[in-house]
Amino acid sequence: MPYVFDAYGTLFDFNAAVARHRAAAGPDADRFAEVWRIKQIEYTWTHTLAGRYIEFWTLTQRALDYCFERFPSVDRALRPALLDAYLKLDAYPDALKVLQELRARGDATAILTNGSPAMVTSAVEAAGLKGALDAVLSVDAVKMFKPRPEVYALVTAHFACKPADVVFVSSNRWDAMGATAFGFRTMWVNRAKAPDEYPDFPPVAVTDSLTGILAVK
Ligand code: LAC
Repeated sequence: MPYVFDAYGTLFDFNAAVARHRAAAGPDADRFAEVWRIKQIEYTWTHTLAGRYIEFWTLTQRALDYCFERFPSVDRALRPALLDAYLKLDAYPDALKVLQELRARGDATAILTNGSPAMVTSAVEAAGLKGALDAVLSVDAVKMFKPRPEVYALVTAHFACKPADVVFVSSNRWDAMGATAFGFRTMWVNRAKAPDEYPDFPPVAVTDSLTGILAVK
């Protein structure tokens, strides 16, 4: 059975980019990181709703530039370092082990991400996950972002399977909603213990780590 993972926030810790430069970023570092992510994802939704596509790497840079305007205390000289860090994000400590364990028990593993191909390839290689993944699928193939069903259909097309045959793992509740709506068996990794949302589209399981998904039947 294919296990398909969201990338940013699920396998990769997007807060790691600002965290690596926390001292230089100053007292607004946490809020800066949070708004960077919120704007990055907002831009994917607005463009997709408008029927337009601009790749995720460009939207990531535009969201970062918005944050430099909004938080003038953060030094703009950090821009290249933050973007470079985003291309080499840390994977969560259990990511590699979980992918390897799934494959050892005979399950296929893949990423389905908003990330543009070059961006996600860089992150996968930098985090040492390449050898533990059967496929890396990017929304770039359909030029629209999650949670459009056309995006999740990349998985069923790749594995020539039905939605119900796929386990989809995301730490983003809105992505888990889209995956559930598509018909995947969805597991929500709720590390932050966030309140639940989208009661009409419940995941089959909620875990507090990637490791937790291994125990779900
Ligand atoms: C991704 C974003 C949603 O990797 O985190 O698709």
